[in-house]
Amino acid sequence: MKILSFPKRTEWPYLLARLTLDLADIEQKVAPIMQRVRQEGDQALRDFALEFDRQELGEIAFPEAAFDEAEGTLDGNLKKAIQQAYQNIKKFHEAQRQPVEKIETMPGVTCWRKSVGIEKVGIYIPGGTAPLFSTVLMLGIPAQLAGCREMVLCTPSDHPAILYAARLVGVTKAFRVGGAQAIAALAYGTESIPKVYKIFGPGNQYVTAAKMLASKEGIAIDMPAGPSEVAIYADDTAVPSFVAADLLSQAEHGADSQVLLVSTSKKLLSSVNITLSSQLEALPRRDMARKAIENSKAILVETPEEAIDLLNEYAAEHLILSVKDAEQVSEKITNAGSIFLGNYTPESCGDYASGTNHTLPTNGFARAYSGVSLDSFVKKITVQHITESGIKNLGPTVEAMAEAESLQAHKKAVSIRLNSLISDRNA
Ligand code: HSO
Ligand code: ZN
Repeated sequence: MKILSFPKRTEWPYLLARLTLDLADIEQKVAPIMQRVRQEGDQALRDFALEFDRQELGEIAFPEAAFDEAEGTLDGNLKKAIQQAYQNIKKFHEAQRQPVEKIETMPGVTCWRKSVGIEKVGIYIPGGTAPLFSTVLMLGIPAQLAGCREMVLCTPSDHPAILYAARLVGVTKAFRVGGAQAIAALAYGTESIPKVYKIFGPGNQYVTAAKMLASKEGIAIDMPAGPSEVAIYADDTAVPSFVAADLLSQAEHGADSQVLLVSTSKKLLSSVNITLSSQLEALPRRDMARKAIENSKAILVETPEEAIDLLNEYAAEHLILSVKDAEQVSEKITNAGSIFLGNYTPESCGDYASGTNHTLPTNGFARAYSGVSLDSFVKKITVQHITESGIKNLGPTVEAMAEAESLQAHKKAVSIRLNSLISDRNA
């Protein structure tokens, strides 16, 4: 990794900038694909499978038998691991449920908020070199807890762990479709695939562009996705080989992964670099990881305060604090998707099984967005009830405000009731 020593604050924006992706170009390619799925439904899916993947699609839905077979073939140890992850993720997300609290804002005026699961949600799991069945858990478990009535999975992969996890989280229908056309199918519906109200899940640039286009048409999406990131803040209490392993765990996601190491210790940065090279060479995905590492930076800063400022400016998807008093340091972090404390909390644990969600804001979105949670799968509906004495208490306030906004009909909706109460009393 390139070590940059004591860059000036004015240089930070340039140093921390992510590679910008011009989605406009890709959107232009994706728009006609979506249009065809919208018009021709399943037939378009079949044509695209032939054209892009040289594959006869056959039965679009995964049959029940495919799930049974997945359960039968999956290694027992892996099944146990998935079940453990399921339990932990469920426990953490279950605790995010908030009880309905009725608030009397003034006498006779009661307001509350109820959560209702989004009725139909879509989960996209990409194919490719890593079968992301962990993402089925991360999206399916909160959907299950939220009580989403329909949970539709699209994936071009037929990895048994994906189907096993899908059954565990209660996916209602699963389809062997991938790419932008799968997003289009979820957005518009086809003869086989039901239309959903919100689409979740990672994917390549085409998938991301399709999600952005769908969102312009009013279909909700989880968040704008970008390449995976980890930032590590380490001091002399960190273990260099652990730090290197964590950097590589994120780098192996793809050549475009972003990793950043920050320290006040030159010694630490040099030791990480040495062990990083040897660990890298031993990885099956070293080519991808190497490219990501080549584009990454290790930054030597003067003081811990500077490190914190820099990390807050970067707003990493994952932030590992391998420093003394890590929890105290974490209090000063204002921008990050998910924080990992100390020497024994690798990001991998959050990626798979500790309980937190791994669908997190990348690309600096952590400045304003949160990761996926139970909230991502519900709508909050507010409810209010005003009694006769309540309208007497609140009415004059609303009348005065409506009058001042020149909205007489608004005022009248209150006055008519207040007057009726006066005439009731006079009657
Ligand atoms: N680190 C990824 C999630 C993941 N890792 C899935 C392994 N499997 C999110 O940035
Ligand atoms: Zn990961």
